[in-house]
Amino acid sequence: MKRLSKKCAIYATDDTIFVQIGGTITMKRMLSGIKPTGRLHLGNYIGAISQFKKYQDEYEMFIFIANEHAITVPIEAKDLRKNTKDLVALYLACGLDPSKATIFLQSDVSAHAKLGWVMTCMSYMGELQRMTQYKDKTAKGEAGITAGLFTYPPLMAADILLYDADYVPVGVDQKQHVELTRTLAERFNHRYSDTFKIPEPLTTKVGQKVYSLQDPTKKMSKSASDPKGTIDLLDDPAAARKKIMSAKTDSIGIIQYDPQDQPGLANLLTIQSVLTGEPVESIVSRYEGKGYGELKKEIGQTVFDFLTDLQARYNEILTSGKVDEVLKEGAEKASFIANKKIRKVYKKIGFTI
Ligand code: ATP
Ligand code: LTN
Repeated sequence: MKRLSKKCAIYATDDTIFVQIGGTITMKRMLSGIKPTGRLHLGNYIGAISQFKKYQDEYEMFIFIANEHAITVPIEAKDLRKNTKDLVALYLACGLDPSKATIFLQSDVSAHAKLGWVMTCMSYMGELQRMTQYKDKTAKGEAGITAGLFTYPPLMAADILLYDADYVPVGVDQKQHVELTRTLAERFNHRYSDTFKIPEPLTTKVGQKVYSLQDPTKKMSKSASDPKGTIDLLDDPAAARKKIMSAKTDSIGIIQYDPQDQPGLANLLTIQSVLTGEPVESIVSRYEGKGYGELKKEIGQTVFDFLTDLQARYNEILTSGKVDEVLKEGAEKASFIANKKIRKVYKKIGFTI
């Protein structure tokens, strides 16, 4: 949020102007958790990280690494450590600013596990059995499903409720968990007294979707079978350029934005537009009468430059000790808020005697 005038308090975000009449103006609070279970790719950047970058100016942002959620399925300690460090360094390299957003590790703030248990005891078996992730895995007869996977939605509820978040930006697959969070918060407020803010899922304002470069009908994803379809943020930039050059397009041969009949081309145009800020129509008009090869060359170069710059910042951050510093400061800020809330909860439920 920008302050437009020094004399009188007028503030603006992309779509709203606030005029402050006395008192203090408070920003709405937004919270999101990211599971450190794999590599980040261009889809994550365009669909999520670049959106967070925008949100950090408009909201009071809390972003945490959901490492307690990551162990609901087996993961090696060394992988979890590396994923966590990489994730924080990449988020910072992508432009998340710790002076605007509070970035922290879930396990550094013990109130998450504490309220997680309370929320588990507020949940009914039937409610958790209806959660799709657990339901799907059970239906498939998967072996080794942990009790943690079953009770992770109440932990996610705790993550959100500790901070009185107004908004939780999530993908559609996570909306059900935010709905459960609302139910649990209302149940607690009703059973004890008003304690938690009822959060809202934010699924409408998510960023554009990026599709696989090899199968543009599927989304770009870390678990995709063909690595040529996904550009990792830590891919060698020259290899990433090759992936763009060999991206599947069509035989129509006309450069226009038509996601229906030319999904591969539309996907490439989206990538170019988001990374450079140039509107799609403008790119299309520059390429009137030209071929796909030429366009791919430009986009390949855009991706090459984007990854080169990003990885330079990432490497610098990793070696500078900045990750530890940001997480320490983030844990302090988050603990202050979360501990206050858990003390209130402990009093209400009768733990504090
Ligand atoms: P998986 O392969 O396990 O489904 P993923 O690669 O799809 O994982 P997630 O960890 O599920 O990634 O997503 C993290 C965030 O990135 C979410 O906010 C999600 O909406 C966003 N995201 C993931 N893939 C894309 C994509 N292809 N386009 C746009 N946004 C995406
Ligand atoms: N369950 C989410 C990660 C997550 C989260 C949260 C997201 C854990 N706690 C709180 C938003 C708010 C996932 O699997 N992506």
